[in-house]
Amino acid sequence: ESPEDLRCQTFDFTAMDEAGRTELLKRPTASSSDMIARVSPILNTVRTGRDAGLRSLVVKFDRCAPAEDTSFPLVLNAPFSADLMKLDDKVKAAIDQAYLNIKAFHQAQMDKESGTLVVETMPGVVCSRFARPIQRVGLYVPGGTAILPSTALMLAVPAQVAKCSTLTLATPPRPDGSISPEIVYIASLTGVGSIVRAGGAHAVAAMAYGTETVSKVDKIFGPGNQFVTAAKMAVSMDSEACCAIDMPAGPSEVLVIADKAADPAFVASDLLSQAEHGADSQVILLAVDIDDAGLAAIEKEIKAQALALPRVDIIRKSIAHSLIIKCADLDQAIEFSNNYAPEHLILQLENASSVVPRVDNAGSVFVGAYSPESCGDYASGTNHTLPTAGWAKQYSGVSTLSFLKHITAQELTRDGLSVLGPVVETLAAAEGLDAHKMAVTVRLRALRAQQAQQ
Ligand code: HSO
Ligand code: ZN
Repeated sequence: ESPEDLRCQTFDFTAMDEAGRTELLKRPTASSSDMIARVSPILNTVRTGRDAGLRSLVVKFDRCAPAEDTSFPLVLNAPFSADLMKLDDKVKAAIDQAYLNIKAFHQAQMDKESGTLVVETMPGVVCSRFARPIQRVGLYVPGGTAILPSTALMLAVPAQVAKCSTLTLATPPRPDGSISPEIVYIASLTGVGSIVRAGGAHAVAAMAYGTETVSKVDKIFGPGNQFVTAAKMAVSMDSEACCAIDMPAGPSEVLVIADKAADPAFVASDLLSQAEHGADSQVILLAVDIDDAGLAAIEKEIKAQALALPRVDIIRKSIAHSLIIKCADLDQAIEFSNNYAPEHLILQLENASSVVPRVDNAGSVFVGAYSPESCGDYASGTNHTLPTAGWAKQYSGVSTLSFLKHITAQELTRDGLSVLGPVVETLAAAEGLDAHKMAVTVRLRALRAQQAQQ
């Protein structure tokens, strides 16, 4: 153990020049074109080899030996047997509560935001917009260093609420080929039709292109490692796949803004809960007018809590590139946070709720000392699939709307066309598109003939 062990890098924002400040905003991400080149052979193996290609990659990358046998089904179809979802009563009750909360919040989004919009823009010109579910959705639930049944809830609940017709969930199998019972239970609660026993880029390819046993989907959702992200980007650009994705993704992040009033133990616990996700997790503390003794108390807590955690080795790596930035005042901190656009923003401030209106860019905000990110990660009701790497500047997190698309419509009456028609004729003529003009002219002519007869 070195003296630097479990210590964040510390900066004094006020003392830094512009270049140094900009440097702090950067995320260490691999180039997406390099990653796409690396996954492209994997995608091709599944696109051309279909089930046989997928099977070989499940054996190779998911290290699932039973998949070598062609009688091992790569896909489990609903209804799922009760044997596959045997759970501890306490865990089951916790999943049930989380399910209810997530469903309540996402159903309210459906009720509020999916309604039909009707606007009469001119007399007799009625424009409308209505929502329809995306029919076939693919939900990617990562495995890796931790199984994440909570991600199954975050993706499948809005899909269920939006009434998508086919929910396909893909997740890496365990070495014996099984899927964790929590995930199977959530799949059965939410109406998932099939579980693809595959992880990584090959699972994404199977859902995007379809195989003999995996049915093709229209949009793929969910977080994943660099390979999964690159695969999602690649299939979303391939016209053959005709498959959308939720958003680009990168390693998980938290930015905590804390002031003197914040409890050092609370602050440290929030930083560590993000740091334990992976060695590449991004963890930042903006310390607003906290003196050296206050900072030392937080650092001491980080170390003490971390050493007692089972994932301390992962935390060591992520803490080594984590930042503590001393800010002179709240204005400085808010400005930095808005420029950084964190996936998660935690406000451990005296008047935290009064600061929310000043947040311009963030995936999700945790307001006040008693709102740890963990609640949003699992069970309060908000979605934990959120934009990372600064994408919170332009993307929203996954919501019920992510599972819908909108269709517009218009209906013009005869009077409506009489008024709008000449405008369209003029614009079509200005573009030199005479067939467009003609589609109006023939109708106006017919209307005049009808009027003459009356
Ligand atoms: N913080 C993660 C989500 C998660 N945490 C799942 C625990 N399980 C990314 O938002
Ligand atoms: Zn988390």
